[in-house]
Amino acid sequence: MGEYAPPPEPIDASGLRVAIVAGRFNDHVTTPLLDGALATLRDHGLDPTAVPVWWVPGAFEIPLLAKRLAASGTFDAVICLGAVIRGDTAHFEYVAGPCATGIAQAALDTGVPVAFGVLTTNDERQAFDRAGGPAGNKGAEAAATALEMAALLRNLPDANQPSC
Ligand code: INI
Repeated sequence: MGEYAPPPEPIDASGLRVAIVAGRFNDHVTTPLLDGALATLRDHGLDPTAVPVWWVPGAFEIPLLAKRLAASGTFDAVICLGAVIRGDTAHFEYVAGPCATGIAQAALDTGVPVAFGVLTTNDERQAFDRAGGPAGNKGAEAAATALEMAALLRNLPDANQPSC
């Protein structure tokens, strides 16, 4: 199993503005992902009660909202949380694939980090294991990733400025 590796230096998250988008589908999994994300933001000095959380019906809807928030100019990073659990049909592929692609596209189109805290698992056990169980909390990891990327990007030259 792959393992999240925190950055060697502490993340300077001071002043960062973060938003969260969470899928209601499988909310018995996405709620603990959200708890993990908010705890990580708090650990980095953010006030979790001041972090806006937008709930959407399911993972398929996450990219649209994530892109809207990322493009708003209001946030330095967006954290996406969802749980796509494989069933008996091909539906899983049609939800998980566009969700992942759309989240990546939202980041590339806007230049704002959009973290992928969406579980794509074969069964519910695997999902629970990754939502605060023995395999950690992928919501917490997505939050740390969002902060790391936002802190990294604010120290880089602006994309619209010539580099010299
Ligand atoms: N949405 C999820 O977030 N997880 C799932 O496991 C899932 N499955 O398996 O169907 C799911 N489907 C709903 C989908 O995200 C959309 O809300 C729906 O298709 C309407 O657009």
